[in-house]
Formats: sequence, structure tokens, C-alpha cells
Amino acid sequence: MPKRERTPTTYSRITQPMVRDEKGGPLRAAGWDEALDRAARGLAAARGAFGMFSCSRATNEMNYVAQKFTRVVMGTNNVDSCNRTCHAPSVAGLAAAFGSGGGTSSYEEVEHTDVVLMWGSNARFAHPIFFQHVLKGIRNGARMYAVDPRRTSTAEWAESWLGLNVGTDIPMAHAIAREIIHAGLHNEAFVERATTGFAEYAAEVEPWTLEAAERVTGVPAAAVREVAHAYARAERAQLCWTLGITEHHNGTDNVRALINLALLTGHVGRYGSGVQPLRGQNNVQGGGDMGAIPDRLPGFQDILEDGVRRKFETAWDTVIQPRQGLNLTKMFEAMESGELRAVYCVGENPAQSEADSEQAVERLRRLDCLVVQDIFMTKTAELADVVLPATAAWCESSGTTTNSERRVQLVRKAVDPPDGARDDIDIICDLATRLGHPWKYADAESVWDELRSLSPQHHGMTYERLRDNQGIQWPCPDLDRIGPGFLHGRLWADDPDERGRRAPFGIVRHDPPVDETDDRFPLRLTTGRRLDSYNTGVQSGSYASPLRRGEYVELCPEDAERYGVRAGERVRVASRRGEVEAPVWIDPALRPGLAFMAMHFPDEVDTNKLTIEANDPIAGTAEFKASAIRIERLTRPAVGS
Ligand SMILES: Nc1nc2c(c(=O)[nH]1)N[C@H]1C(S)=C(S)[C@@H](COP(=O)(O)OP(=O)(O)OC[C@H]3O[C@@H](n4cnc5c(=O)[nH]c(N)nc54)[C@H](O)[C@@H]3O)O[C@H]1N2
Ligand SMILES: Nc1nc2c(c(=O)[nH]1)N[C@H]1C(S)=C(S)[C@@H](COP(=O)(O)OP(=O)(O)OC[C@H]3O[C@@H](n4cnc5c(=O)[nH]c(N)nc54)[C@H](O)[C@@H]3O)O[C@H]1N2
Ligand SMILES: [Mo]
Repeated sequence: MPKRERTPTTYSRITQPMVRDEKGGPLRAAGWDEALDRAARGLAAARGAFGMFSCSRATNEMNYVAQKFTRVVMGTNNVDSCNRTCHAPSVAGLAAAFGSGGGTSSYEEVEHTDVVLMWGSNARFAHPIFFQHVLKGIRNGARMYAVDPRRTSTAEWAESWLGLNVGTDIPMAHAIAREIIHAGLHNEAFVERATTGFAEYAAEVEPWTLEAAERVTGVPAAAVREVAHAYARAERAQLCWTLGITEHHNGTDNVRALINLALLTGHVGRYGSGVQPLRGQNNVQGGGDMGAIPDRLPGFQDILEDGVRRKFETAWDTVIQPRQGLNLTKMFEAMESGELRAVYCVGENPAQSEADSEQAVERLRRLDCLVVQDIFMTKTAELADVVLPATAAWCESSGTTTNSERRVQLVRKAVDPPDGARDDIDIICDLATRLGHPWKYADAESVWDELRSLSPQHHGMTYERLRDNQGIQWPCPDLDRIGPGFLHGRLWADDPDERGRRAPFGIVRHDPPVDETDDRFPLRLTTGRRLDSYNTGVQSGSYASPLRRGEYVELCPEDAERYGVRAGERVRVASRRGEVEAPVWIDPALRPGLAFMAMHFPDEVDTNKLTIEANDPIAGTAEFKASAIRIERLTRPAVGS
């Protein structure tokens, strides 16, 4: 591979508020008073047409205050976060099956299990801490199988790799289910006692013989058969998935197809067996749990339930809209129609992270008022009317965060923030005060205690107990008890009354990616992550890394030859939305017809100019994992060469 000198993109911490005097004019430095007054005026003028983007990097306490600001000060439920671009289908799928939106197991359990299915997940790169537990599991004798179109670094550790075509996960899951049923390996007793809809499900998967699935997924029948038998015969098994499953126009259906496998085999609700969406940002689970989503109040309590709303209305002395707010995707659509006119964006960078980013930037530009509160000057902040410099939740402020195993942990301030930056919660409370709601919290703990008084599943987690126990997993309703760590043990209860609602099978169908490949756009582009960089590169771009090699369009050797391009050569990459230029990287882990790009280097290559914003009707998540592209050489070879 060619070596390439590069200067890393550098982002500077912001330490000074900024305002823009007129649309199209420059941002200029301002004092806190001026900036906050400007923000307050801009937001007040758009009451009823307001949206909040809340930060999944920041604490639970910050997310609690952000959603309360949205509901109480601005009178709307339009609050959301990066969960929408990410695991919203997992939350929707889990809630539909089990009634709550969290992964069912603890990390530790993967060390004490027999089979691990890593489905659409590159945990070796994206969840390295969890992956350490997986490696321990493998050392203890567990077999891991990877289901991913790319032979990833995670797949290198697997017993076998099922390299399926992008967007064919439902045929794969259905074929595994059919094989299990036909081999008589399903857990009939569990299906009978704890689930509903088995007959309909069995009929739905019946056409998906291993051979029929092979024609669609591209994976040899024998390899799928092995995985089906291993998963079904295992005493304990974990099914883990991430964005290879969720970032599709039918992500929720994909999630249901995987949960079905756990229901069929009874691999849920017991120590060592469960279903785990490995969540994205460090506190995206917590942000949702705190109600920074449009359909739930803190504690994942349903906003449509009168009793729930009444409880919060009394506590907050307000009236809560009795309907779900707009999710992030719908908020962007509402910017287009003019229904949404002001956005308060706290620690999100949608100008880069949204699919079809040129369209997203256009929509952000249309707003009457965009307030961005961040720790770095981002592409989104460059579009703002007011920029507010915050302290980083990680190490500069205190509070709690919640990881994918639902464990709430304390984070403590360890270093002083840069002069000029203010704490996220302080800034939001100051704005609330300017808008007629004089809020003041003495510290993060007092926010947490308010949350505990309103959320039964967090009630037992005082700061003191969190400190003493190195974190506690929800649900923890009692002050004197800690739960078993895994969820839905009730499904195994002998007494039918204790079992609660049964878990329904999801009846879902294959639906191929929206952006079809054809003669003009013959390559399937999937996008994702690298070990060395983080999301839009804002936080990871500012330090040098010996690993980081910048953005490339990755192709397999056969495709490089087919299109006559060499390693390191700059090419044009075009989709139906837009085009970018990028150098070629040749990666034998890809299969013919499949290209890969990351999303970490917007200054060099804005990958999201290419992606399609076709999205899941239930969860609103875009199909980041499946676009159709072509590559073109920038210079034609000279005649005769
Ligand atoms: N180093 C690093 N770690 C991170 C992040 C980061 O930016 N950098 N970001 C964090 C965040 S916000 C998140 S959400 C997580 C995401 O973590 P992951 O979801 O593991 O990361 P991705 O690379 O986006 O996608 C995972 C895999 O999906 C595969 N895939 C693509 N299409 C399909 C398909 O149709 N079917 C199947 N089965 N698989 C498919 C891709 O080949 C890829 O290997 O990572 C978190 N951790
Ligand atoms: N092509 C493609 N696009 C994708 C994806 C993909 O797989 N492919 N994945 C999607 C996914 S899963 C995600 S999660 C999104 C990520 O999308 P974003 O959330 O928009 O991206 P981040 O880079 O994580 O932005 C986080 C921001 O929070 C700021 N921040 C960090 N800590 C704090 C804090 O304590 N306070 C405040 N106020 N700000 C803070 C950071 O400086 C940064 O600007 O991208 C999505 N976009
Ligand atoms: Mo994410």
C-alpha cells in the first residue's frame, strides 16, 4: 500500500460564545449574556416550531435537563439524538417483543456462553471493551460466528464467517429458523409457554430453504446449516448485533428477524443467553432512558399513557403534549416544509452525520434560528446563529452514563475545562431562566435525584450506591436490592401469572435495499467505522494517530482490476445523490461488487454526500449501509498506454 503524508484534520476547542448578526454573514465573538439573549429570543420566536438534538456523549443528567427544557420551556416533544441514525430500530424491535428497549444480557455473560453470533457488528473495532469479554468467552470454549458482508477484523476471530450480500439478513435469519424447525431443534416448551404467533412465523419462514436463501444471500447452504445447528443446540447462546442490521430502510424488521431466533430457541431470559444490540455512543442508551426521545418520558415511560404524563405534569408544573414529538428524521423533513423553524443542537453534528448530507445542510440553513452547543467547532456549528462553548462530559464534568448492558456508572470531573467553556446543564438552565423558567440545580446529583423520584427503574440507584457497586444495571427499583443483571427471566417462570405478556414472533419479510445497483451505479457501497477514528471525526481528528490513514474508497482486488484503478489512485465516487473524490484502497476482505467507506474524514471526503436517506418507517433510521455507486477514473489513460 502506498504511504501517504497527511496532516490530520484539526478541530479546536471552542472557548468563546459566537453569534451571527445576519444570515449569510460571519460568526463573531460575543459575551455569554449577549449570546444567551440572542439564543433565547430566537427560540422564543419559534415556540411550537422547535426541535432539540440532545447529546449521547454527555451525561444522563444533561439529557434529562435537555428533554425537560424541550417539554416544559418549549412546550413540545420534539427531542431526539443520534440514536435515530443508529439503534432506534433495536429499541423499537426489543420493545415490540419484550416491552422494554434494552439489551437483555450483561457483558460478563458472554464469557460464560457456548455460542456467540456477531451479526452485522464489527465489535473488534467499534466495541473493543465488549470484544475483550468475547475473547475471554472464546478462550473459555465459546464458538463465535460472524455474519457480515466484509471479512472484518472481528470475523478473523470467528469459527466461521457468513459473508452475506448487503441487505439480505432476513433471508439469512429465516433460513436459519427454517433449518432449526425442520431439524426439530427449536425449544418447543419455551415457544409454547412464552411466545405467541409461532404457527404464522413457521409458515413465513417455510419458503426459505437453505438453497433458496443461498441464491439471495450468496452464502453456501452448508455454512448456514452449521450455524443454525450450533446456535440451536447450544445450552447458552448470545446473539449480538449492531448497525449492519439497523441502518437499513427496514432496520426494525431486521431486528425482529434476529429476536425471532432467540424466541425460537429460548436463548433469552437466562444467564448466558440473550440478545444484545451493542449500542453506539457512550451514553446513547442513557439519553433514551432519560426521555431525550420523542415518544418516551424519563425511565422509558410511555408519553401516550395519561397516568405517566400526569405524574410528570405534577412534578414539573406544566402541561405535556399528549402525543409523540418528531424524531430526528421527521425534524429534518419538517425543516423542509417550514414546520420546524428553530433547533437547539447540543453535542450532535448532523451537517455531517445525516445521510444525504448536502440535503441536510440545506435544511439546516433554512432555519430561522440554529443554536449549537458543542466542545468543538463543527460543520454544524459553522451554520449556527449562536454557538455556545460547553465543557466535555468526559473528564471535565460529573454525572452518570449508561452503557449497552444498562449499567449506570458515575463519571467524575478529573481535569479543569478550558477557560470560557461552561457546563452543559448550567447553559441550558440559564437559557430556561431567560425564557421564564428560573431553573437552578446545585449539582448533577440533584438532577439525578429528581430523575430517581420519577423513574421507577432508576429509583434504587443513589450516587452513593452507584459509587459502592461500580455501577448498577437497570431496572433497580429498590434501595436495598440489585437485580440479576439479565432481563426477562419472567419468561421462564413456572407460574403463568408471573410470566407477564408473552413475547410475540415478528412476522417480517425480505425487502431489498432501496438504492438499486444497475449499469450506471454497479457497486454496492456500505459505510461504517475504523478502529482509529470516531464518528464525524470531530473528537478523534484533533490528535495524531499512527494508525489513521484518512479516507479511502475500499475495493476488492478483482474490482480494482475490473475498473482499471490502482491502490492510492484518486477516483471519483458518484451516487444518485452526489459525488466525492477519494483515493483507492485495495482490501481483500471485500467481495466483488462491494465497496466500503468510513464517515470520519469530512474535510477530505464527505461520505454522506453519497448515502441515501431512505429510512425505516418505524424507527426513522436511514439506510447508511446500502447505497449504489460507481467509480470513475479522474484521468483517462493516454492512448496506447
Ligand atoms: N472506533 C470506533 N468505535 C466506535 C465508533 C466509531 O466511530 N469508531 N462509533 C460508535 C457508534 S456511534 C456506533 S453506533 C457503533 C457502531 O458499531 P458497528 O455497527 O459495529 O460499526 P459499523 O462499522 O458501522 O458497522 C458494522 C458492520 O456492519 C456491516 N454491514 C454492512 N451492511 C450489512 C448488512 O447488510 N448486513 C450485515 N449483517 N452486516 C452489514 C459492515 O460491514 C460493518 O462491519 O460503534 C461505536 N464505536
Ligand atoms: N455514512 C454513515 N453515516 C453515519 C453512520 C454510518 O454508519 N455511516 N452512523 C451514524 C451513527 S450510528 C451515528 S451515532 C452518527 C453520529 O453522529 P453525530 O452524533 O452527529 O456525530 P459525533 O461526531 O459523534 O458528534 C458528537 C458531537 O458531540 C460533541 N460533544 C462531545 N462531548 C460533548 C459534551 O459533553 N457536551 C457537548 N455539548 N458536546 C459534546 C462532539 O464535539 C461532537 O461534535 O452518525 C451517523 N452517520
Ligand atoms: Mo451510533
